Amino acid sequence: LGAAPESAEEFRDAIRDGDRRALARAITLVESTRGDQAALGREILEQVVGETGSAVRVGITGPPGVGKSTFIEALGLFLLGEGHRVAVLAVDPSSPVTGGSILGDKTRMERLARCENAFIRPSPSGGSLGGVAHRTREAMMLVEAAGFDVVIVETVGIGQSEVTVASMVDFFLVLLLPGGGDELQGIKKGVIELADGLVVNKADGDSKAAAERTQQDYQGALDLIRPSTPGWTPRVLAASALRGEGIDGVWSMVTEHRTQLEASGELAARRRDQARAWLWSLLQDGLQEAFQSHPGVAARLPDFERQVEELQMTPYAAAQDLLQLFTRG
Ligand SMILES: Nc1nc2c(ncn2[C@@H]2O[C@H](COP(=O)(O)OP(=O)(O)O)[C@@H](O)[C@H]2O)c(=O)[nH]1
Ligand SMILES: [Mg+2]
Repeated sequence: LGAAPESAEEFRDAIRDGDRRALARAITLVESTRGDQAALGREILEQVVGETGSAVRVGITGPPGVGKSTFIEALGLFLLGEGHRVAVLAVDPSSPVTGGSILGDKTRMERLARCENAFIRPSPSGGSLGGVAHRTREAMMLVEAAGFDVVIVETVGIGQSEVTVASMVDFFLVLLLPGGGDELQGIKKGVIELADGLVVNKADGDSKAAAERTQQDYQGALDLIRPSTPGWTPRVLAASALRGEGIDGVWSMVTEHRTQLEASGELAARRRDQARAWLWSLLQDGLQEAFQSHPGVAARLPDFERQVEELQMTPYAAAQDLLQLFTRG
């Protein structure tokens, strides 16, 4: 073992060589709120950016208890058996400082975590959903540079986290419970429309028949929705994560989706759209921060807000005046 990397170039080489500690440390750096550490983290990202983008990115969501962790472990172990290297990341804006609550729950993916070719990383802690999402995207770049060729991003349905995860993956999978519609299952409106595939989990034992009915109900409902991706009709499958049944079928669906979208150019288009949206999201964050910390704006903002509240001024006019203060320098 060589010395621990210090410069961005050393980190890049170590990550490329499969040094897991260097990878974990680099993710910690990009997540850091300390300026010097975050700066080194960003330098590392610049070093590796050319080596990112080659993984299959799968997002997974579903109500608490549906079996996301169990499913991801089963899928991860299946993929390792197929010769893949699998990274699991999480987006959980509720996660406490002590670590992600998603990956820290009672199903810790212990078997997967022990495997050499798997890498599991809990959600970055604290901050807004936007901030957590940026950190997860950066962690995705780093694990891709480290040669993980499948990245699974898990989310718990809090705030807009499903939408956020859907915006960073190639295939968005929604797990369902046997029996009951969206509302009974605690699935938010609009999430089904984002799905590239649905899986009714727990299709085993006494629940098998109910799972198959739910599968048919959802397929019927989906057939009425216009597909969000040209050239792909979302499918509904059934599986038992606990027994490892139907996992191979889910992966076949993902690879079929990929083959079709690669052939049509849709996959490249989706990746380009996502990269541009990420840029704009960072620009919006940066502009808002610059705006609010601008001395001229900061001095006048409370007064403008009050005038708008008291209907002495339209929000439009207030915005115009404030923007003028800002752009004057
Ligand atoms: N019968 C059955 N139970 C399952 C299955 N998948 C998960 N479970 C159980 O459901 C509970 C919640 O699973 P977990 O993976 O923690 O769900 P999560 O909250 O969505 O991550 C656990 O007790 C699992 O053992 C399955 O396919 N069949
Ligand atoms: Mg879980």
